[in-house]
Amino acid sequence: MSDIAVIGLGAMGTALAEALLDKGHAVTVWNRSAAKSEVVVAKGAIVARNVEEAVRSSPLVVVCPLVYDTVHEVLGPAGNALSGRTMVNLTNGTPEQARAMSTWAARCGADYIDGGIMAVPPMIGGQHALILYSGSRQAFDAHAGRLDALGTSKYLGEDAGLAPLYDISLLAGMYGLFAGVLQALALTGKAGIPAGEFMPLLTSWLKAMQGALPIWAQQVDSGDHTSNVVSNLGMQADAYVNLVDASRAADVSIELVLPMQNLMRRGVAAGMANADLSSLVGLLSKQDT
Ligand code: FVH
Repeated sequence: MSDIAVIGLGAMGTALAEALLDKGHAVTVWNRSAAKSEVVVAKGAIVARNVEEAVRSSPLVVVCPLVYDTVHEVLGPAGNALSGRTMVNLTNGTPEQARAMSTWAARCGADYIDGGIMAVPPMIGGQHALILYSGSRQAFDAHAGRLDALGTSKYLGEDAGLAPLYDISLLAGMYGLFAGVLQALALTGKAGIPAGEFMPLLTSWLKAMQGALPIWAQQVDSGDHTSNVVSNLGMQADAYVNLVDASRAADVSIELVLPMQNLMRRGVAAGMANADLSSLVGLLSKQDT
């Protein structure tokens, strides 16, 4: 018997298996392309002959292929073998997919934990690799020692959909940031300014602007977006036009920045000109555009 089975040895699955082996756990692995197991076999992993053998090898079964459909495809035929075990699914997906997977696992007689990995493979095993978990509390508590080998674990609640909800919401913040950085680099690049020269200014500006976020959290939670307003929506909507116009004038695409202008204008039209930008969360909360 092994301590943990790891199914799916892409970049992430390999990093997970390596971290577990590094911390002294006995690991059995399976991957569609057998050659990818060589790295972890060199570190002591056992290779299962098929998925069912991998599942039966351990009380804790960690799966991390590319998408949820793959989890169904790979684990579906081995569903009976999951009975009495804990399945931890670290594949990126939606809350709905996680809840459906939880229901399927329960039908197989397994405890289910969904996970969201907020890290890239080289970070796995270190304290900066945040891994979000939700689903069976009892199963999480029983296996927390092993899961902690992967990074810093954060348990969010019994609803299996919570981990992917937090995961995609954190990614939304990240991609919003990346979108702004891409626009900034396209604009400055068109003017011949080297990215390396501009980047220190951009990073320190973004750090300074993060100071507003705790205030936004208070405003969103209280529903009061008009107290402590430093830069109101009306002013920002007018200034934002310059960002769009300057992009057009420089022949830089406006595909990333136009949606924000449309939302700001909608906020002003809804009478929120004197409120903080945080008030736009209310407009996003209804899918009416
Ligand atoms: N890598 C990252 O930076 C991110 C960090 C945050 C979390 N993600 C999520 O982790 C999941 C796995 O991602 P990955 O980086 O390991 O992905 P790949 O290296 O492309 O490996 C994909 C594995 O999936 C297997 N696979 C794909 N399709 C099938 C299939 N039809 N049947 C069986 N296995 C399949 C693939 O097998 P193979 O091609 O080697 O045979 C790999 O094991 C993912 O949800 C990220 O969003 C990673």
